[in-house]
Amino acid sequence: MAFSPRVFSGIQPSGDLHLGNYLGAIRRFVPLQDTHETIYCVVDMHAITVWQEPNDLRRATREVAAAFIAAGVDPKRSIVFNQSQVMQHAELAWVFNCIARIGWMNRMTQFKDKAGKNSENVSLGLLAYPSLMAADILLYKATAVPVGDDQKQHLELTRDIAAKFNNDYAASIVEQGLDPDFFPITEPLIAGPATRIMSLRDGTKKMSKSDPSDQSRISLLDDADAISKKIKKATTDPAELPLDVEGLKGRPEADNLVGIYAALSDKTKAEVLTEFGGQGWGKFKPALADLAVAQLAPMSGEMRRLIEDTTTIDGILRDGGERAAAIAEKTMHDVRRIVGFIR
Ligand code: AQP
Repeated sequence: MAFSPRVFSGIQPSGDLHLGNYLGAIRRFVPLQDTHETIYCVVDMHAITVWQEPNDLRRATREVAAAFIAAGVDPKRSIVFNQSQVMQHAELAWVFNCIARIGWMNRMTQFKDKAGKNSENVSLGLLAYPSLMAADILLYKATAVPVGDDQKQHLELTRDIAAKFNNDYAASIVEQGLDPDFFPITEPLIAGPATRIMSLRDGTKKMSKSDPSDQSRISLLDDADAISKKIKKATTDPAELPLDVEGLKGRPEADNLVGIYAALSDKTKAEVLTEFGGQGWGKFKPALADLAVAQLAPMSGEMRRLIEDTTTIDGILRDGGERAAAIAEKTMHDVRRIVGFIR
């Protein structure tokens, strides 16, 4: 069976949204509305895999929804909702916990990074995170998922879970009169110069909400002054910009800033270096700061306005939740029959 083109993607309300979240994911949500049915989720159940203060979680949930809309997601064309409203996410995740193997989870680099040396003491939810992510995607039988490069391994695991479910329950799927390819093998959409934006303090570390240093990231709610200051203070090596992309090898900070400029101006890194190669940081950083402010300021303004308007945001999330639940229940109804649950 051909699955109709449907996109699902989620963002955790686990802190201040940053330029990496925007360029790696949110910005790419908008054009997909022209070619796919689109479902964008604030994954609050994922967020609590590490401790979240309840009031911070509420605020951040509205902030992520506001960022979607301010970036250009239309809540009438797309479904925008928060994960915890649709209980089928938890229900399917449990079935997938029983499909996925512990060894698969233990291999996930994000788990290893986040657990660090403390892996006996982190939540069980953090280990099972990719199983819930597979449920998010497959509940809607999404065919494609726009994400940053850091999520590639989780997407591969989603494909493995879909294939194992289709295989383990092959006989039951047919017995229930359903398509043998019950779950699709979802494609990751990871492309362009901004699939992995790095920290402004250390070019070998991903820009992240959970980095304790606010100077490491450009937050989507930073004002023009903060954006300029952070870019001007960003760590760099002393050499001038190289003349070609080859010259960025072994220079992670330079590579990162050129990549950010390329993504914000819709150019390639080579084109950026044609313009700035041979120049020093004193020329490049102010140009990057001006570009970042011009691109981000209108969105931050709109985000701030929407965050204050909790009635509108909550209404959008409620409406999206109802539309999402209608699709999710259809899948879950079939999954219960396939697995052998009586209701
Ligand atoms: N640095 C990044 N560059 C490009 N894309 C990125 N994404 C995250 N960081 C970068 C993409 O943003 C989406 C949302 O990510 P998430 O909120 O689900 O969790 P994450 O990937 O773990 O993001 P953070 O910001 O690092 O959050 P914390 O610190 O809470 O873990 C995903 O599509 C991701 O690829």
